[in-house]
Amino acid sequence: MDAANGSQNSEQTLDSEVKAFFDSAPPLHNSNDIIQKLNHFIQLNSSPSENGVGRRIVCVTSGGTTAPLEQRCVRYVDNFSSGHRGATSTEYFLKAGYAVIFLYRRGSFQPFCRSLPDDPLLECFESTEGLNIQVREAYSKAVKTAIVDHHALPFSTVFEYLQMLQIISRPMKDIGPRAMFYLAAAVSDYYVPWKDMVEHKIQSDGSYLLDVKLVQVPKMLSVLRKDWAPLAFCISFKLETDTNILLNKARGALEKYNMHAVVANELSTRKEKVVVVTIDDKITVTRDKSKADDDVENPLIKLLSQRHSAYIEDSKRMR
Ligand code: PAZ
Repeated sequence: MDAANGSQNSEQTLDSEVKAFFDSAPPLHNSNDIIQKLNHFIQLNSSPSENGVGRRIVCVTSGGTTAPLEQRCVRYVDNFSSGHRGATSTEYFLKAGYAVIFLYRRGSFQPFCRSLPDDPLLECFESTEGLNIQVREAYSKAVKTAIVDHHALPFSTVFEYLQMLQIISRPMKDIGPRAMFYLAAAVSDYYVPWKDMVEHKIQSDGSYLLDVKLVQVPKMLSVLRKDWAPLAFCISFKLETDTNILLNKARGALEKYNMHAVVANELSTRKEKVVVVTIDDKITVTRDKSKADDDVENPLIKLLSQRHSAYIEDSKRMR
């Protein structure tokens, strides 16, 4: 088999795996509502402002996906991620002027948590005359940003996550290079296809071994780059616990999925340091330890925002 035929065959295999994944996934309950609200948010934020240029929009994914073992799910395989990276990055993207679509794991960290009180509902609002409610002055900026500039969509399973990512990519495709995907979610590598999954809770009586077959989740990053939103600026993450393999794995992902950058991080140091791997650079980004409340996401988002601006300019020149 020659190289051209080989790559054509592997593309066909990927296409059929992707189709099988979506065909068998349980449909989202409220997809029409999600699509409608999302389109409205993107339309609102991408239409040209006074300077004639539309805003940049980033889809930040955050938290880990689950792979259920039963259709009426009691047990599932989970992926580590607190959601801190995604939530904190969202705050810095908003500061940098982006509108943010925040695709997050239910129950994981949320943006603005740090600037809101423990019980936002009770403390952010005060009642005025009659049934009227108003936001307390101290929280008005955080509440406004949360309502207007960012649109949050929750997921739990890998089925929900990938269906929503596909839905988000459709209107994002229309805004071309101004769209960015910042894929910090920890996505399941393996799952049980819905049609192969038992309906009821797996019983623990009987066999000593639990025999569950997990199959590889199709590599959707390739599909996102190639088909879903080919002009969007795409950043993915690579998490490892072995620093000896981290950078090579990040480089591998960069090339395999044709990402614009891969952010490499090691589990225990992920809040202090990351390395941004691009085709011709490896840039170490660290938290400013002299400032108690600085985050590694602060310089990271500055860097990525600059790279995104350069990418938009390059795209204009190429038109
Ligand atoms: O969510 P968190 O702040 O606890 O951790 C962030 C992270 C390590 C999950 C993220 O930076 C990351 O590397 N995500 C991709 C994981 C992977 O699939 O390799």
